[in-house]
Amino acid sequence: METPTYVTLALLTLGYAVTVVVSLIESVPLPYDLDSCIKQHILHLNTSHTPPHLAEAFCVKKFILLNPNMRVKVNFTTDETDYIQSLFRQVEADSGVDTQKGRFKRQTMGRRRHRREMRSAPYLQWQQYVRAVTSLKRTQRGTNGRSRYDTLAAIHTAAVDEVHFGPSFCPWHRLYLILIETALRVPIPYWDPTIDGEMTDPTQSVVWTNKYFGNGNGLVVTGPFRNYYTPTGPLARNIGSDGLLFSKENIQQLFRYRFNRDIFEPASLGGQMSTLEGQHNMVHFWIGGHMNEFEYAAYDPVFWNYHAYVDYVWENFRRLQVRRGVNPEQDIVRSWEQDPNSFAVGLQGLRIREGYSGRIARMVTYESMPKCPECGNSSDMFCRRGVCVSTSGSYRRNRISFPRRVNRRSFGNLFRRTRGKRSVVSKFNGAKDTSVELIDLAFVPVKVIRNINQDITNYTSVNLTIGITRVISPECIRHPETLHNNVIYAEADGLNYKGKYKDFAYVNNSAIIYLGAQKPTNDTSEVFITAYDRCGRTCIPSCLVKDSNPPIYNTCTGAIRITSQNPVMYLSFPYEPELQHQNNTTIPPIEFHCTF
Ligand SMILES: [Cu+2]
Repeated sequence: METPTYVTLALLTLGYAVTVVVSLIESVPLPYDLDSCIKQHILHLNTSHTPPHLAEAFCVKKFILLNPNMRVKVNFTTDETDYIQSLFRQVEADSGVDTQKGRFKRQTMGRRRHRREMRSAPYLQWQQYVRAVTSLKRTQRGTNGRSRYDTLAAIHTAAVDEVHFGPSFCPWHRLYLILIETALRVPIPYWDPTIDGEMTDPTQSVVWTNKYFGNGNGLVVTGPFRNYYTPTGPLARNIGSDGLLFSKENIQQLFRYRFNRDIFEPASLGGQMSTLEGQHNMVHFWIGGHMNEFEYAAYDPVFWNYHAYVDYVWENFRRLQVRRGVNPEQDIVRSWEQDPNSFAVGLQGLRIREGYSGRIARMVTYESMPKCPECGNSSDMFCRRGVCVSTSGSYRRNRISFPRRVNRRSFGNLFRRTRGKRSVVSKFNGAKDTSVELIDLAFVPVKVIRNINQDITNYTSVNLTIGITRVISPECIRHPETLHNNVIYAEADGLNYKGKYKDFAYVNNSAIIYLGAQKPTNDTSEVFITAYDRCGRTCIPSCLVKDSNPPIYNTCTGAIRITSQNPVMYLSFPYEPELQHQNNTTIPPIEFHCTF
């Protein structure tokens, strides 16, 4: 464990009390949709095993993704549209509906879409997949800079706000995978994250090595997908910094339900952890980097392997439905926003309801999840107490160095070294999808105060809007030592701009964490700040009372507005904002009390 250097910094903050404050960062109410989402989900926490932080993260994601002002526009060239159409003609031929378009039959995959766990021996399927992805990525980049791979990934960008957080999620992604597989001409091996979840530390899994996905932390510089470009800078990941992996218990929980409406968003009674989509989100959060920006998630090839798994889980659910006398083809769900009869965005004339059809389902077969004792005869999995566990790949892991200073021009994902020498969690994604210069970030000092609860068995977490909850992350139930970890995360999510910045500190008593937000220029920036620990227990925010001297803090939601009036209450970009601290008289506009 690191020595907490924040103690000294905390002492320096005592000097603040004498400074006169003019408030240019002020507390604002949470947007209605976000607020009600959080309230609704936290009310259901007791049955959902979702710790309060993940409920908040889910709602923030939903709010941002569905915010029309933050939509990413994608225009396809006619060449791209023709390409996608030609793939769909092959899909039609493959699905056995045919056809005067029979001439495509020769080049198609037929029914050879047999998806296996990526680590299963022999490793041929994985190698074929890598070769196929690589060659699509290497195709010539069109006028808009997109290779064939990028065109396919951009379909997800275009569809993102219409096919998430609702019943279109499973059927749309199923159709999308079929399309991708048609382009690849090889089956997509699935990645079963529960096998990693059985490890003590899943970030050490062999999948995050050269042999498979390449490194999981920072810019992807090893493995077959190294140095991939994306619309927001080089491909990046940040495994294990947030979220959760699927667990076998989560899946059993899903299989207790009978109808799609029980396991599809919008969450029914159990909260989002009871829906397939909600659980799926947690893995996106867990991988981090581009996978955590749904607009750009498909630029990481992990996306296909992971989604093949999600589709497999859904297929298993459909099989169970058949046994329970439900016809999965007819168990079609609609919501206010998502209509099964609408066209599947980006998928050239197919309707969402096709995604439920037997015709599409029959195109794919799944080899069952690796089971003991063979565990796919793989050297990358072993059997322990009746379950397959992923091997750790550390012996093959390349050492990765993080850039101390990030190239100012490549701003898709900024990974900043944090205090200490281990993982890197900060990132900021371009505001309104344009490149953001570091210089445009306002670093808001956030004070975190920890009142250590000596009672080890007390899991209590308090959420301001709702009150006390006793839910912690399932990982912490399995590894209770995590409850004593003194790491506190703080995160700033843009409410009127697209951007997220996260950092952490080892907090014994108190610490200041600097969070990057979009610097207010003509506009004001609104940002939702949260703080929490590894178990997902949230800290209570309080905001500086305007013009109070000495400073007084009142409870608030964590949403603040940053204005450009003087004097500034944030720091501007030096490479390491902490270094400026000594001369800094900025009073933190927000404080968090962590009582657990
Ligand atoms: Cu998606």
